Amino acid sequence: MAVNSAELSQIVDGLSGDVKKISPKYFYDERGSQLFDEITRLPEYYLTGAELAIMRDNIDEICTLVGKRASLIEFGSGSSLKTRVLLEHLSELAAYVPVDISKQHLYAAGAQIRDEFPHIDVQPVVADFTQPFQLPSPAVMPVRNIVYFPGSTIGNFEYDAAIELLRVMHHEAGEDGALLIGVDLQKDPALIERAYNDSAGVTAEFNLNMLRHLNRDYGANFDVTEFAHSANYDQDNGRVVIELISKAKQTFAVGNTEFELADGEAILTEYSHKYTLDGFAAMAGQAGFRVAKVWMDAERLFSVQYCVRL
Ligand code: SAH
Ligand code: AVI
Repeated sequence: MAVNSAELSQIVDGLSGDVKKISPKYFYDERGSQLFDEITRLPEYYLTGAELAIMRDNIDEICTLVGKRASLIEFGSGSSLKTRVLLEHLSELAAYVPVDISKQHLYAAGAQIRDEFPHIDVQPVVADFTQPFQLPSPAVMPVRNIVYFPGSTIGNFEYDAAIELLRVMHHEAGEDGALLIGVDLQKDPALIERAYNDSAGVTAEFNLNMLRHLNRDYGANFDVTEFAHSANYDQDNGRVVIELISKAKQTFAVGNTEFELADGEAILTEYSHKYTLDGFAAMAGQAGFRVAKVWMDAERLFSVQYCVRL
C-alpha cells in the first residue's frame, strides 16, 4: 500500500514537538475498529449503554424533531450501532450517509445496514471528516440534512479543533438542518478512569494497536512490546489523557525520520473530553449552534443533544 505523504508528514510533525503525539484517527484500521466495538461492550465503558438507553427512551421525540425525508449524515459511524435505533423508527428517510475513515469496516457496516433496512438508501463515504470531502447526492431530494455525531467522538478533539469540526457540521446541516450529537458528561473521576482502564485490557490493546497500524501502513518500526497503555483523568481540564508510555530508552523511525524516547516518556494518543452542559452549549454556540434539547440517562452520565442553527 502506498504511503499517504500528507498523513506521513502529519505523523512526523506530531512526534517532533516537545510533547510527542499521534492523532487518534490512527487508532482506526480494521483491527482498531473491531477493538473499539469490543470497548463498547465492556462493563466499565458506560458511554455506549447510557447513550443507547437515551436513544431508546426518547426515540419518538427524537424522530419528531428529525422529521420526514431527512438525509441522515453520520460522522465517524463505525458499526452504526446507535444509528440502528434511529433507522428502526424513522418512517421516511431520504438517505443514510455514514462517513468514516476506516474503509473496510465502513463498507462491511454499510452492507449490513442495507441488508437490515433494504428500503433505506445507504451511501457510505470513506473520508477524513477533518478535511474537505464530497457528500453524495441521494436519489430522493432530502427536505433537510441531519448531522448525527454519536459516541462523544467530539470529545477526542481539542477545544479549537472541536469548534472547527462543529462549524463543518453546521455547514453540512445547511439552512434547515440540525445536529444530533452524543456528549459525555463530567462525573466521578474514578468512574471515568475505569472506563479507560478496563480489567480485560481491551483499551490497552486498542491503544497499542495504533503502533501496529503505523508499522504496517506508514513505514514505522515501533517495538509494540516496549510500550504500556496509560489513561488518567485530568480533572482541571475535564479530559482523559490517553498515552503510550515507553518502557525503556529507545529509538524508532517513521519513514526516514528517527526519534528517541526516554524511559517513561509518553506519546499522547488521545484526549477524551468530558463536558458540563453549559460548557458544551458555549462551544456549540461558537460554531453557530443553539442547543434546543438535551436528553440524559437517569444517572446523568451522558447526554444526547439536538442543536439548531443560531
Ligand atoms: N459513532 C460510533 C463509533 C465511534 S468510534 C459509536 O458511537 O459507537 C469513532 C469513529 O470515528 C470510528 O469509527 C473512527 O474510524 C471514526 N473516525 C475517527 N476519526 C475520524 C476522522 N478524522 N474522519 C473520519 N472518521 C473518523
Ligand atoms: C471514540 N471515542 C469517543 C472514544 C472515547 O471514549 O473517547 C475512543 C476511546 N478511547 C479509549 N476508549 C474509547
